[in-house]
Amino acid sequence: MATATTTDRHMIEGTTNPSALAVAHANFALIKYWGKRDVALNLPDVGSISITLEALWTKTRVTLDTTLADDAFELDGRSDADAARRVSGTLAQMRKMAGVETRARIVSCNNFPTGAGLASSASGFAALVTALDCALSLGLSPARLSELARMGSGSAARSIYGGFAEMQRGGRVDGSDSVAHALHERDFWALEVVIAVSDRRRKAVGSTEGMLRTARTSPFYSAWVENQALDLALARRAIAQRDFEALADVSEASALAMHGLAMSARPGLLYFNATTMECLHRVRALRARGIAVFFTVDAGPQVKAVCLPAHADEVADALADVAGVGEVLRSGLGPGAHCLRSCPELDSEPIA
Ligand code: 2P0
Repeated sequence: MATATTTDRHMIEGTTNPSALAVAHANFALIKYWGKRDVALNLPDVGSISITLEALWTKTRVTLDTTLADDAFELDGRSDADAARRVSGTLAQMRKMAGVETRARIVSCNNFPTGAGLASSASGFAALVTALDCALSLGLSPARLSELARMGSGSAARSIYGGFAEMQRGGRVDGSDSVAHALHERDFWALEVVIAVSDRRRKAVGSTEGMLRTARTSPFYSAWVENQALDLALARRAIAQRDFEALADVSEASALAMHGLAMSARPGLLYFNATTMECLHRVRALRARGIAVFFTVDAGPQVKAVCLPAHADEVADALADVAGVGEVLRSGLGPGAHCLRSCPELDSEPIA
């Protein structure tokens, strides 16, 4: 994983305002993460397997500034107190690792809607820890960055890697083995993703709250956890063999099981809207006609259709045609999080 080079580090040593700009790409799970074994450390109760997307990204610039009395956080051009609270733990921890107390100015932007089931917290925390690693000259390993990203948001652990990534449940109480690792680089299998966006608003019930409610109240939660090892093994094998049909079957099963589980919480969680359901039927109808496509849905109404590149135009046209779909995004598989630049002049430059 690219972090600051030695030259970059020399450039920032001795400057009063070390600054670094990092990019991380959103990912979404084919085998879903839903449930926590430890809330304080944010440890997942199940492993997960994801793909990282080229077209959806967060860029984050961190500037250490000795004149600041407190950390400042700006997201998409606005000061964001909620987001600032969410990132404060990550900042404190990484500052401690570097042995510095200097406050940071963080400017972040997403090129896609925030908090709408498009994995903005995944790319957000992965970009943050990567930028902090560069700005603080920590030189951490991808596994360590994955662990730090996970503490901010479980899915962020996977966005450290490009292509196909697997998040391990882990078993240690300190969470040091609850990290993601790379399964395959993005060029291993050129999948494409078509995303049907039907609602850009923030979801009513966030993932963390939804997971906790599900674990507390669903009568089916233990069955979900027990079944996960099988789905992970099936997906690992399907990806390794580039077996599209097998990956389609297990991915759709995992997405539907996650939503069925969430619906079985009390009160039940409904992330689908009517357009979501129509898109799922449309994808199934395409597959019945021999088009290599399958769906997945996260904690929001957007439908992600994964397909072979030869079929992407047809899939995009079919989903754009569904009533209620306002926008169709397309993406290939993307790279892991990396530092773009690391120098003091960045502080005054626009980041997007
Ligand atoms: C996933 N999701 O595997 C699952 C499927 C949404 C549905 O991980 O509480 O923002 O911060 O660890 O990572 C979204 O939840 O949750 C998520 P936290 P996160 O992608």
